[in-house]
Amino acid sequence: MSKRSQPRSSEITPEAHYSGRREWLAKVGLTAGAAAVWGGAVSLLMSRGAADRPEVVLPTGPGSLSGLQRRSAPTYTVDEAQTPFEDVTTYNNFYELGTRKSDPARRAGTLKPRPWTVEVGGLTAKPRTVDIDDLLRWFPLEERVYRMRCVEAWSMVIPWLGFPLADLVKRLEPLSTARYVAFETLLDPAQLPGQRDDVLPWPYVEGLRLDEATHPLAFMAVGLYGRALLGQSGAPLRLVVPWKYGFKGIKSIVAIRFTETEPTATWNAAAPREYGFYANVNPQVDHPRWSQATERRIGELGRRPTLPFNGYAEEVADLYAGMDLRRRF
Ligand SMILES: Nc1nc2c(c(=O)[nH]1)N[C@H]1C(S)=C(S)[C@@H](COP(=O)(O)O)O[C@H]1N2
Ligand SMILES: [Mo]
Repeated sequence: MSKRSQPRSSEITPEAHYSGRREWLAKVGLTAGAAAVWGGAVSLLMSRGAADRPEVVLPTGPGSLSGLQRRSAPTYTVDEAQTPFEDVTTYNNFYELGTRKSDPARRAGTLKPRPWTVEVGGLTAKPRTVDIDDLLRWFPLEERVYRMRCVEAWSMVIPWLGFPLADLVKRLEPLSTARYVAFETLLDPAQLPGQRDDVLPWPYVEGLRLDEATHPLAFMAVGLYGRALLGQSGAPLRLVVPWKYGFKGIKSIVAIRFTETEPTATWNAAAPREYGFYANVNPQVDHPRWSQATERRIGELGRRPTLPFNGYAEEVADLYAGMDLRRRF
């Protein structure tokens, strides 16, 4: 167990030392072969305390989901109070919009969710660029109420709107040689001004094993609480993998690529001792600087126990049969 149960803001060091932009871009090129060794010690930022709540002006305009087909029968939900919309949209991690929890909501106005395209590439029968409004018509939208557990040991319950990642993967026709799927966030400092700071290497990238990506719980969110995602939540398209730590849920996705080898994942590459590629929620494997045994549910007093796979063990544990989850955290 670590000495204290909660990360402190004093642990935040705004200087991630990394091996340089060129090398990073080469790494996220998702080519075959092992990624270059990450040079230098990295001090991490992923540990902000509670933040002040700003007055939020909810943006309107592009990105409406009205007129799209919706599936009514809910497939997955949890019997726990949903975190209020206000909290879900004002207490965020989106370092491209600032590192304080309140920053993304205040600064999201620069992020324009239209026009927006998603580049599909790598090991697919059909590399292409898909317009977000076309993609939105491919699948009926459905609601999924999921727990969300950040690696910083806070959690929420969020009613997402979107479609199963499995459906998208199928539609994108990965080749039989594909074993992973990689995701990339928009790289544009004009829209995501936090990318002018070297707190992390940009663009933010993430990935899943293909069997994880095609698990029925893996989800692509385009909305929450029945309306289109706001910028701070990762508009217009973000990943939600409820049995993993929140940092796997990459926001504002512009590229999806199929690969044969494990793709680079931002936090894992930045600090592999602290953040694994798998990042399955595991109360028995502490973060080196804090315990993962309990969590603070936003809006509640006190702490709750953290559940293996964030309470989704029954559904997903089989994916990891035979794997040493202490070593591959
Ligand atoms: N592009 C990008 N995606 C990201 C992040 C980020 O900084 N940049 N933060 C991650 C982390 S640490 C968490 S906990 C979740 C937070 O999602 P939320 O703000 O919608 O709750 O987004 C994840 N996706
Ligand atoms: Mo997180």
